[in-house]
Amino acid sequence: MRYLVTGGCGFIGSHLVDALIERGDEVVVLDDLSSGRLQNLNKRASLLPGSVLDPALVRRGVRDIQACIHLAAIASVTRSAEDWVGSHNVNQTGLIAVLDALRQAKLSVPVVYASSAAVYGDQRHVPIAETASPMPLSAYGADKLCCEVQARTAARSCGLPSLGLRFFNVYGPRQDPASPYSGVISIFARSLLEGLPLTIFGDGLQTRDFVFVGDVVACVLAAVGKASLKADVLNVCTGTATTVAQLAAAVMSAGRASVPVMYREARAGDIRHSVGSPFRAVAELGRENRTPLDVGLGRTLGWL
Ligand code: UD2
Repeated sequence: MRYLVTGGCGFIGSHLVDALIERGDEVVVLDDLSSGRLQNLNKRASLLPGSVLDPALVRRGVRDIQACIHLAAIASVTRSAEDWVGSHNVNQTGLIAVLDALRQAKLSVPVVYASSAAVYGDQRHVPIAETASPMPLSAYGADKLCCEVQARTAARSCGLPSLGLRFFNVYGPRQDPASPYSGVISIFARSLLEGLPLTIFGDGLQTRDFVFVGDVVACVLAAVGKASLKADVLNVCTGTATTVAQLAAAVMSAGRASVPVMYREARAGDIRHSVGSPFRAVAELGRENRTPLDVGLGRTLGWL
């Protein structure tokens, strides 16, 4: 099959492209290399360098494809606060541009796109099921929620089948530890390898649902066959809560090293508990996200 993967040079996208090529699919990647890296890109993929906001480029990207996986985004809550409009353009208009190019090409191929746990905001009850009322606390979460609305509208108005995946805290090799917007695992892993202290924001008892990138890729692949005119959404999570303090200990244990842990003031707007219910996704996609945290941490540290 021929796939378009937007954001295919990024952290999750590049692993996905490797998996598609490994199983014999043909892959066109559209990426502006703003956060993605050319060195991450599989040599057998073809690259269309540029933005999802360039309609002519997206039209070229969708040519003759059988499925589209849209991951291109400015995947940062902090960035969405600093640059609301710029972030919105990429994160919401980017999906619309892809849907519009498919509509114009009269291609009703499955579209799998990245949504986020950010759509939930701070929920009272965890684990959070897909039926929870979304209450985003950030512009990033609001854009991802609007993407879900746009995808549902495109299903009804243009017959475009889709499935949105609400990613929880994804981690693994190729997550850039140098970026100020990076995830806590890559930041802790790099600090440990450099012998620097780990900084915990707040009391360390906030919880997250850490899901390994290999599992996320398997979910995306399974999701392609499940895209439909229901334009549904599924959590991509493990259902396991890990506190940030437990994570610090787990990173040190995986790296067989010890560094001091420092506590700083909590980040403004930090969500207290973000843990997803995996049940609907397990039933729909027929697979579980099984990589244990210590195994995933070992692979992440091994890559750095
Ligand atoms: C994640 C996603 C974000 C969005 C959001 C939705 C990542 C990188 N970010 O944000 O895109 O989907 O979920 O809710 O996956 N922390 C420390 N020390 C550090 C860095 C972080 O204590 O050096 C804490 C931080 O305050 C937070 C937790 O670790 O409580 C996780 O932080 P994060 O930046 O990895 O991800 P999160 O959940 O804020």
